[in-house]
This record gives sequence, C-alpha cells and structure tokens, in this order.
Amino acid sequence: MEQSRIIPIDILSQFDIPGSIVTIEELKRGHINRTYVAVWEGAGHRKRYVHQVVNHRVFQDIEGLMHNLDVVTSTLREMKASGRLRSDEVTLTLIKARSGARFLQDEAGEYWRTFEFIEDTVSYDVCPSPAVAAEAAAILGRFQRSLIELDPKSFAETIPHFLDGGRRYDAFRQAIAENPKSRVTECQSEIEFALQRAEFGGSLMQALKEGFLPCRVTHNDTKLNNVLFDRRGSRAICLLDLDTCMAGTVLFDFGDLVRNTAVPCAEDEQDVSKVRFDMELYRAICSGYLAEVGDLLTPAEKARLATAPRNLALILGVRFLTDYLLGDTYFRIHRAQHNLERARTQFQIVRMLEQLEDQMRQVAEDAG
Ligand code: GN1
Ligand code: MG
Repeated sequence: MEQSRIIPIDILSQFDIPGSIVTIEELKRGHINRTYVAVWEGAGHRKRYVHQVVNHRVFQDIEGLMHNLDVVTSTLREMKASGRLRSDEVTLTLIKARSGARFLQDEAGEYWRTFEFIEDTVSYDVCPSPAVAAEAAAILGRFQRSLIELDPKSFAETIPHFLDGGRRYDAFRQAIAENPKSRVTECQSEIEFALQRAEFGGSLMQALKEGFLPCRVTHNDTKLNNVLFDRRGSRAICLLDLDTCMAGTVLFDFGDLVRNTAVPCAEDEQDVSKVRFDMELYRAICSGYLAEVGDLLTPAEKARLATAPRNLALILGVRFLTDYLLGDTYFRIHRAQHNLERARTQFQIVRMLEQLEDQMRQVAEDAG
C-alpha cells in the first residue's frame, strides 16, 4: 500500500535555501499529502525544512490553493505584528523557488512546495487533558477571528463541495449503486446506519446555503494533530494544514475539532468499545473557543455548537465508507479494511453524540 518513492533532489534544490540537503525523511501522518523533513546544510547554515507533495488528484486547483495560503498566512502575520495574536504564536512560512514560484512540478508531474520547519514543538493524535483541548480550541478561535474581515468569496474552493453533507451523500449513494469492488454486502449495517441519517448529514450545509449561518473563511480540517504545541506541550502555537481554508461555517471547524479531540482514542481505533466521548474535554473546548469568539458568533451559530460535532463525524464517516466502497482511492490506507474501520469509529461517535445532545447543549450554553 505504501510505495517508496524517488525524491527529486534536483527540484528541491531550486527552492531558495542556501546549501544542500544532507538528510531527508518522510513524515507519515496526513492521509492526503506526502510530507518530508529535510536538513539543509551549507555556508555555516544548518536548518530543517518541510517539503511537501501536494496531492493534485485531491487538490486540482493548486494555483488557487497556494493563493489562499498566501492570503491566510499574510493576514495572520499582520495580526501577529499588531499584537492581536499571542506573542508565542507562529505562522507557516512558505519558501519560494529562486524563480519566485510558490511551487514546482517534477518530472512525474508532482507538485512540490517548501516551508520552514517549526522547531521545538509537539502535537497530539489523542488529547491528553482538558488544558490541551482548551488551547487547541482557543488557537482555532483566534484563527477564525483573525480572518473575519476577509471575503470568503475571494477564496478558491480548493476541493469543490468539500464539507457539503448533501453532496457527500450523493457520492455515497452513487458508490453503493455502482459497487465497483463488490463491497456493499459486507458493509450493509454501516450503509444503513448512514442512510438513516442522510437528512441530518446535509443539514449544516443546508443552513449555510439558506443563509441561516454566516459564510466565513474557515479552516475545514481542524483535527487535533493539525495543531502544534510548544516544546512543553502546553501552549498551542500554530494551526497547520491550511489547504482547505476557504468559505464555510465556523461550525465545520468547531465540529471537526470536537469530533476528534473530545474522543480520546485513535481515529482508526479497531475496538469500537474504546470509543468514548469525554464531556470534560468538550467543556474545555467550548470554554477555550468561546473565550476567543463568543462575541463574534451569531445565535444561530451558538445554537449548533452541540450538534455540529455529530454532523462532522457523520460526514467523515460517510466519506471513509464511500472511499472503502470505491476501493480506497482517496484516503491513504495502511491495512485492507482501514477505511471501513475508520468509518465505524466515526459512526460510533455519531451514535454516542445522539445520546448526549441535551447534555452537550447545556455545556455549550454554560460556557458562553
Ligand atoms: C484528512 O490530510 P489530513 O490527514 O490532515 C482529510 C480531512 C479528514 C481527515 C481525517 C483534504 O486530513 O478532511 O477530516 O483526513 N483532508 C482532506 O483524518 O480530505
Ligand atoms: Mg493534516
């Protein structure tokens, strides 16, 4: 499933970095892009950089994506300079090619880009404490607040209809009908579970389209391991993975953070009995988040803080299951039923959150 690949050093050497690469290793974390960390050395300079292959089968408008990234990072930098971010917060720094290009294409047609490596940080796949959850939520809140003046319409849609539940269900139904890998029978109970909740799955996007929720620039991929913490692991200093920054609702971000962070187990946990929702983590996320953006949110946004996490878990479960039915062409897998297992975990979260809605509503109200 994983192939070793040739790294085009001739391409990487065109980025505007003095010296040359002495070591390079792959970071096996994200499901979409491929990421490498390289040590560059020369002229008394030794420094680490991140080289990334942007998955252009997923992100088809790389120009647009890199433009969005530029706008977001330069806005965050301005916010930092004017004291509206915390002094220990850092922004991703893109390194252009010497030609001025923001990315380069290699002979195999892959798109490469480079960032400065942010040293002395840690990140978490599983949330260890309410304090960490609150920090992650607060940096998300500051991120959204920083981008509040930007016009969402000026952002490229880097993946069309990315978190549009209705569209995700259309693709899911089509995958069931086409059944190209004959996997439908084996997934019958998961398929039924998802189909019974189709209306809810589309409801957040529906509310956005109908104008009940304001359209804003949002991150759209806010799982906890996209937040970097300082070396002690206590202060959130950077929100990474800006490729899906585009128009959305803040509830996509809040919901995605909660469905991932307040469920302290691996996203691909195979034993669904280990999947539990931690209300204290949820409380911490609500407080951390609302302390930053409580005054910016509309009543309609606040009213959905309790149900958005369930919506995001359902959409992601449907996306994993669709990919399983289609033969695992989107999310990188490491074992045969990986996407099915991931879908089951998300559906288990949905099941739990259905039971907890009233309690979550109370916690969200108390927090803000
Ligand atoms: C993907 O690339 P990564 O692992 O940060 C996915 C997200 C999912 C996430 C689930 C562009 O994010 O939407 O929520 O996996 N990103 C894209 O782990 O599809
Ligand atoms: Mg990521």
